[in-house]
Formats: sequence, structure tokens, C-alpha cells
Amino acid sequence: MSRLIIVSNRVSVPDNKGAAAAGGLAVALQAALAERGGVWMGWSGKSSGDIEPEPLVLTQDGNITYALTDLTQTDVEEYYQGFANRVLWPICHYRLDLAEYGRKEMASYFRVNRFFAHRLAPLLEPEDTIWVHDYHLIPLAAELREMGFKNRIGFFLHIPWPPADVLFTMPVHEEIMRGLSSYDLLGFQTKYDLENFAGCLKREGMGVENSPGHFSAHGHNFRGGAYSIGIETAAFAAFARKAAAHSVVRKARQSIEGRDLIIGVDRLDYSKGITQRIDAFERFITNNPAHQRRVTYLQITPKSRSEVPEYEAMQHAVAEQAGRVNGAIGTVDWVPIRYINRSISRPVLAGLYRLAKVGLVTPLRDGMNLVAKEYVAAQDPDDPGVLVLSRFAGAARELKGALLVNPYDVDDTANALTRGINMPLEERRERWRGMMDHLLENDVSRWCDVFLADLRAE
Ligand code: ADQ
Repeated sequence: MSRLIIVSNRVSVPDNKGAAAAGGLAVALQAALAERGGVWMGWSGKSSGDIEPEPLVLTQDGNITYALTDLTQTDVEEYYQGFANRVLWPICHYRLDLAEYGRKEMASYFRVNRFFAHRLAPLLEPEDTIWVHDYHLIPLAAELREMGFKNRIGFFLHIPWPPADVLFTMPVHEEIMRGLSSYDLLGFQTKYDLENFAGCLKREGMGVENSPGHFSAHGHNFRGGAYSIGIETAAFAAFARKAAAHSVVRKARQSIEGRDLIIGVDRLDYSKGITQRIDAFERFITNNPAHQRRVTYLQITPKSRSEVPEYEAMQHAVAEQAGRVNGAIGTVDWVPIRYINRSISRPVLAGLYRLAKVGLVTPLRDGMNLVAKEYVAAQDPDDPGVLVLSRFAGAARELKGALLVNPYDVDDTANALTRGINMPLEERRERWRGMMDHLLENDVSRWCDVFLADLRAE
């Protein structure tokens, strides 16, 4: 079996905290690497200031080599914070209004991809299979091809792919499409993303779809498919079963004093619909005075990308909104919204999901959304909670037992909350069982195996 080379912007180098600390994706990719032997290369997360980064730092763990590079401060600001997070991220999440184009940032994006290709090249062998992850590294295959590499190269996009009318607002959309056309296999989260990609290719005659999922563009034939990412379902369910004994989970249970818990867990990101969700919770309480003082809404939101101005502004906006709603509907002995900006260990997170009667997952747009899947996996089969899920999350294509909502419609989400909190046990069990069976069968290891099998197939 050929070696596997994974390239992603950030790398999960195992630490002594073990699998419980790592997410399901990191564990699955490490397992795939261990099975075949190989390399995981990416950015260390560190800046080398204004000097050229040192050579790759290689760490060996069994038959896996972790290869990390620093980036100059200019590249961190222009490639990562600039083009990746202020152009590609908003565009792929349909937020044309937030995209900030700058020629320097665009140039840096392509330059850093070339730099990655040059750093990776000495580690590559002719038979290696290369798997590139996510929007930071779209041009990587084109750079490697330019250097003469003929390896099989696959790409998986973790975020949505927008339709042509949205993508084409981006000045370098043609270069980006050419970059994608240099892979052998493109993986998207859902068939809608794949359809959007095919539409982008066809719109200005950049390429053709010869048969479903088989494309020709820019002189290269390649395939595309929908590969919905899963979680480590069985392991996560086991965390949740054991978590009741954990002191943090015990304290959380005591502190809600028998109230129904609604939980939201998201990185602080404008794509996650957090402000619309707080509005919906307020509407739910205003429409249902009987639930006043009988529910607690816990929103766990670690800060992310704070160096990007839109994210910094959002930190203030959400904190202010949670405070305003607590002031408006709270009472002397009831704080309706608990809003915390901390990262929580996976076993504790699993226990908190299990305590919650409703999982409220309402992104405005999301490639997949693993929180929705984790919430389902963590439930008690005898008394499962209800998932309220945005129809604009990739996960909505799979989780048929969820209550689907339009997160832009505050009343719709508020009504789903009412329905979820009041749902009879039998209906909850029935909805949950179907979703759990699906998640057990389609877990993250299967996702990984299926993508790699397709990438290797001629
Ligand atoms: P994200 O946008 O980060 O991922 P998501 O899929 O929900 O979104 O994954 C978030 C992960 O972070 C989950 O595993 C969750 O448990 C964890 N997390 C969130 N808050 C946490 C907290 N306070 N403490 C600890 N862990 C926390 C991107 C795309 C998604 C896609 C994934 C995977 O945007 O659409 O589903 O990649 O492909």
C-alpha cells in the first residue's frame, strides 16, 4: 500500500493528553496515516517574524512523520488572516458583504501555497498518495504539478462551495477554479456543494462534466464527489455515558436545578448564527411564559480568529446581546442564558450534550457541522434530547430526525424550541434512533476510508 501524505493548514501533532483531547478528524487521519505510514505536513501556527522560516521541523511518531513549518508574519497576516479568512471563508459562506479583497493578500495566498509545495517536495516519493485539506491550500496541487509531480492528489473541502453568482464576485475565481482542476479527486461535504462546483465550472466554459462526477477542465480530467464527514460516533457515545460521574458535569447538573437545558456549542464565528439564535431563545420565552424560569440556555463559544476585525466585533456583539436578553427576561433567581467563552474537553462536552433536552444548532451556512452529530451521539437512548438544526448545515442532509429550521426566521426557530422542549418521549426516541444508526454506520473512519479508496481507484 502506498504511503499517505496529508497536508492541511494546521496539523494535529499528538500530545500526551491522548485521543480524548483530539477531535474525531485528527484521530481518523492519524489512524489512516498509521495504517499506511506517511507524513502530515502543515503550518506550526507560529510566525518567524520578518525572517525566512527555518527548515521543516520533523517529529517521528511510529511510522508517521509530522512536518511543520513556520510562516513569516507577513504571510500569516496576508495568506491566513487575509485571503483565507477574509476572502475565501466569507465567500464560501455566502457573505459577500464581508469579503475584503486586497491584491497583496491574494498574491500571498498563491505564494504561500508555492512555498508549501517546495517544502513538501523533498519528502515525496513517486508512489505516495497526497490528500490536501481545506480552503487554505486549494492551489497546492497545481504547484506540485508544475514541479513535475505525477502523484495521485485528492482534495477535501470542509466548508461549503458556493454557486457561480457568489464565487464569481471574487476577483481570482478563475485561478481558484484552475487550482481545483489540478486534483484527481475533489471531495465536498454534500451533493449541493458538488453541484455548485459543477455549475461554476460550466458557467463560463471553464470545463465540462463528461458524466456525473467526471470533469475535464484546464487540460486535466478529474472526479468530484460528496463525502459527508462523520464523527467518532461510538467513542463519543462512550464518553457521554461515562461523563455523568465527571465533576464538571455533576456541578452543571446541580446548578441547573432541574430546569430543562438547551445547549449551543460553536466557535465564535458569524457563520454559526449565534445572534439569531439568542433572538430565537428570547422569542421562545416571550411566547411561552410558562417556560420562564424553567429552562436554561447554555451557549459555549470559544473565541476564534480574534485578529480578524469581523470576529473581534462579533465578540462584543454577542456578549452584549446575551447580557441584554438576560436583563430583559431574567429574574432575581434565574439567569436565562449562560454564555461562556471557554474550550471544553471532549469527554465533558459529551456529558453536557447529554444533559441537554435540546441541542440548538443553527448556522446560517455550514459545510457539515459536527456539533449536530456530537449532540446526537451523546444522547441517552432511553431519554434522548431533540436536535433543532439549521436547514443550511450540511448535516441537515443526513439527520432526518432533527427539527429543521430556517435560522433567519426567528419565529421558526422559536417554534421549534417549543416543539422540542415539549416533545413526547416516544417521538424523541424514534427520531433519535434513526439518526444514531446513521451516525454509527457513517462515522469518520468510514469517511476517511471511502475517500482514500476513491482517490486510489483509477
Ligand atoms: P467548524 O466550523 O469548526 O469546522 P464544526 O463542524 O461544528 O465547525 O466543528 C467544531 C468542532 O469544535 C466540534 O468538534 C466541536 O465539538 C468543537 N468545539 C466547539 N466548541 C467547543 C468548545 N467550547 N470546547 C471544545 N470543543 C469545541 C469546519 C467546517 C464544518 C465542518 C468541519 C469538519 O466549518 O462545517 O463540519 O470543519 O469538516
